[in-house]
Amino acid sequence: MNEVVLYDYWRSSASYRVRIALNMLEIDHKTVSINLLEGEQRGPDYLALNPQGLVPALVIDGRTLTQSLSIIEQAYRKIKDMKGAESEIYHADAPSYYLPPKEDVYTKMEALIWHFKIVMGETDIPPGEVYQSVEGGNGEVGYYLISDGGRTPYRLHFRRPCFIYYQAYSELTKGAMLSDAIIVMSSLNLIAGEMDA
Ligand SMILES: N[C@@H](CCC(=O)N[C@@H](CS)C(=O)NCC(=O)O)C(=O)O
Repeated sequence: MNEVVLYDYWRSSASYRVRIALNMLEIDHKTVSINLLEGEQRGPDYLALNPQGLVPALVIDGRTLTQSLSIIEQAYRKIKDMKGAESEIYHADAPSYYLPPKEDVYTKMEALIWHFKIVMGETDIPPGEVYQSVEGGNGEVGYYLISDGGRTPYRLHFRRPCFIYYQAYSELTKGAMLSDAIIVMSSLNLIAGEMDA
């Protein structure tokens, strides 16, 4: 690649995104500032380079590219051709927007939470009231929610089977030995998270 020159201005948001992309793609370049406040973008020299009279413009291999998104896309494709699959590693470090790799979803709690938040967490729910349950391994698991619209419930309550059948624990262990209390507790298969009512 010959010398790459970016015509930009520090206050230009379109130039800003191109600068970020060039740096991320590790494309060496020099910059020439076109002072928009002084109207340099409308000067004859710059108009000869970019008749649109806008920044950014990128001169690469003797060609002038304009339009920031197009510049980024072309730069990305060129680097991809040069670097192959390695260039695929770039993505925004924004876990609330960028889906985690599937393998992490299966093995890391943090990734699982982000996956659910991104995939399930952006649904607008109509106003109303609902109770839905399933027969789980420990008994009926139920979800009761009231929605006033929007993304989060106005009221949410779980029917947690462990919390309910744990009430029988004192009856089950009455008069038993302390060691039995431990065995009985284990056999109940209590899910601790369900006990926090
Ligand atoms: N769609 C173009 C927009 C470029 C653009 O509007 N650039 C502004 C600066 S962010 C500009 O050069 N303005 C100068 C002018 O309007 O005279 C791109 O993404 O590159």
